[in-house]
Amino acid sequence: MSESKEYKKILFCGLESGGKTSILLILDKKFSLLTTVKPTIKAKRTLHTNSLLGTTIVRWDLGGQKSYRKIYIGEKSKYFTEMQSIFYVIDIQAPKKFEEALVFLKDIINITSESHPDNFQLLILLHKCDPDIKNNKNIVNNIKSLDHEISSIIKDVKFSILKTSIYDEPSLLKAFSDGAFYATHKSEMFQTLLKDYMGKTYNSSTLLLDQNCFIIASRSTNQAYQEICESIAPRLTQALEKLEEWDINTIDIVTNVEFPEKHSEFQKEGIIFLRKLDIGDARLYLVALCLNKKVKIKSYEYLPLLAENLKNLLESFD
Ligand SMILES: Nc1nc2c(ncn2[C@@H]2O[C@H](COP(=O)(O)OP(=O)(O)OP(=O)(O)O)[C@@H](O)[C@H]2O)c(=O)[nH]1
Ligand SMILES: [Mg+2]
Repeated sequence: MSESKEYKKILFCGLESGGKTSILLILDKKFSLLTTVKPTIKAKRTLHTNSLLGTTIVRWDLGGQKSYRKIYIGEKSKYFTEMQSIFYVIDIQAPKKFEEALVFLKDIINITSESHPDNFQLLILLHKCDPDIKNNKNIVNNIKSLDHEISSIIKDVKFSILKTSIYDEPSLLKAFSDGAFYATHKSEMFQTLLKDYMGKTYNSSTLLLDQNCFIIASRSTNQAYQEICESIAPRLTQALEKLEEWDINTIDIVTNVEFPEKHSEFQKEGIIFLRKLDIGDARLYLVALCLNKKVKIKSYEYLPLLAENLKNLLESFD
């Protein structure tokens, strides 16, 4: 089956004013509309097409007011069928509404437990986890209690819990990438190329991003390295794009780093780099984390081969 005409339905659910519409505006880079965001009237559908993976994602933004929630549950076969993922958004700054949020979550889980497609994912966003308050005692406690409650509610459905904020764009890009592109057939092919590249270079984390900074594929030797790369990747691409605005052709952005805990027989000269790869009409970004000088040299040495493999893969999709 060709994936190029594939449609995926993704639902954004949660109570009113949780932040669903704002998240979608950030993902679409419609920052100027953020100040005018209004409560969503019932369900709004928008499309997102990923040119690299050839997937069209139909995003349903389900307005969270109580009267609408009743409608969704009442007409579940209209709203809760054939969805690839559900993003359930909880405002972690509103503890008074946690109970109600968990009740609606339970309703949704009951519906999805009855039937859902293969590879279905439930992503619970602990949202409004803004950078300036995320370590506050109250917020930390709110997150802890939600983590606990959620895990006790969900039994048969695969889920993950992510902390997000509209003031932390990488957190949203990561969440959406997980929910929309994870485990697609094409993403797995990109994954295989990254695996091959890592096998040759011994680098510790590699991410492949599309031009909008969505993560198309990733591989890492450990979770922390992966999170580091995910959180800085969009910022590095921004720096590169800024330089391009000045007509400066920027090939890569390199940060020299020293990892404190690593014992290496080689010189300790780690880097994280972002490399621009323009292949045909497609713009890709590669981010890699190298722990020492030898890995750094190898990671650059094998870039042309990786670029060639990516080119062949993209051409095979045509
Ligand atoms: N502090 C903070 N505020 C946010 C964040 N995300 C959204 N908001 C604010 O939360 C309010 C509600 O956001 P919406 O995006 O309209 O929420 P919604 O979930 O779409 O609400 P309904 O359409 O009624 O279901 C707005 O004032 C946003 O500016 C966030 O990450 N942090
Ligand atoms: Mg809305």
